[in-house]
Amino acid sequence: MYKILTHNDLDGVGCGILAKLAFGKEVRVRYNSITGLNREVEWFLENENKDTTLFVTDLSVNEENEKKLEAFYQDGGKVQFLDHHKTALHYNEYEWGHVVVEDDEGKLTSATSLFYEYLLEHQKIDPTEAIEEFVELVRQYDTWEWEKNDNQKARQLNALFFLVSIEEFEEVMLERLQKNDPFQFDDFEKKILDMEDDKMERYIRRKRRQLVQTKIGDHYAGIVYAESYHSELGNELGKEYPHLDYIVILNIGGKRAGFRTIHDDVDVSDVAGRFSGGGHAKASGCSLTDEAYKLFVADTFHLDPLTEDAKRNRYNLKESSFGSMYKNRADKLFLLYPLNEDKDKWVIEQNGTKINQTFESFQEAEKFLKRNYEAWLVRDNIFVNYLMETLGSITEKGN
Ligand SMILES: [Mn+2]
Repeated sequence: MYKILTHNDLDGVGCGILAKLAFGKEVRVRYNSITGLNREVEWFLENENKDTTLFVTDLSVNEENEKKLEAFYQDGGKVQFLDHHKTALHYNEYEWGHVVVEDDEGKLTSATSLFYEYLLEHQKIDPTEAIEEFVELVRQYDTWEWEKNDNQKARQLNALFFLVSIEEFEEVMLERLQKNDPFQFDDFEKKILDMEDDKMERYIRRKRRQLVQTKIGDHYAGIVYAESYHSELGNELGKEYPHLDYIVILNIGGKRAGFRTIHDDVDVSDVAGRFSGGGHAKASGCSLTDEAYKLFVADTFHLDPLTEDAKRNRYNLKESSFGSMYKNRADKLFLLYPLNEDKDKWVIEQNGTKINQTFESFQEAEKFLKRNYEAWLVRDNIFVNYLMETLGSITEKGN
């Protein structure tokens, strides 16, 4: 017999589906949240005999269970741990641990891709085109590589996963993967996926206007409350507000915080680690401990959200040689412009007075402005009024 304990997200469920394809009725699959896993491992160790092979995929156990699993293994028990989270790399010290973040060719792995490789190596599964594509879609979604490749099919596979129950998803996928047709969505799925896309877009648009900014240690973070679409939301908000080092997504009902960054020089697994959480460099999470609650919720609840940059301007544009105009909540106006034609030196004027600092690029200057003043690009009408007033006063002086 086999038993697999795995995560309850797409990548974790991908492992469960592969296990059922490989072992059929010989395997029992349990999908877990991060906190639920330890209970399941304890139950297994207390109740199962040594004939059952245990797989743990896409999740790590606590230290106590780690020791118990090692003892179980040393005592002749069969256990295989497969994961791709950086925070689990120390499991490679065990004979039963196999943690790979990036493969030999530099490709990011996922639990599903690692488990598939394992099954192929041990000749437990027959490779088909459909299975290979399914594994690759899950991998691209989980590693966020889909975005770089604009792989909408990967994104929509995850959307479908959230639209139906895990049992239904599993059943539909098993049936599809047992046929040897290319992997695709049916017409009904396509229709509801389109509707879901529209709904998500509206949700994210609303959330863009609820983000508050705060400084935590050396980092600037954006904080938002959200129950759904965490990955997409973290990514969209990160791109909308690139001056922020990372985005904190608070799920109060779930008592959890998620961290997302779009920046290569920020590692949010470190951030989560400070609150006993974990994950990847670009996506991580932790429970809302008292400390995390105070820092992210209590200390920021009174803050006003950031204002979005004006989007439909024709005149007040970013990186313009004529200058770009920003405003903050205290009604201060800022003009950001290049000092020379090469645009390699930028300055900021605050209500007509230059700030005593130059910047090497527009982005650097804007980052400074947004981090220190929470300013936003104003609409054309404010910019045009300002130009008319300044021109007016110059003409008056000329007279
Ligand atoms: Mn994963």
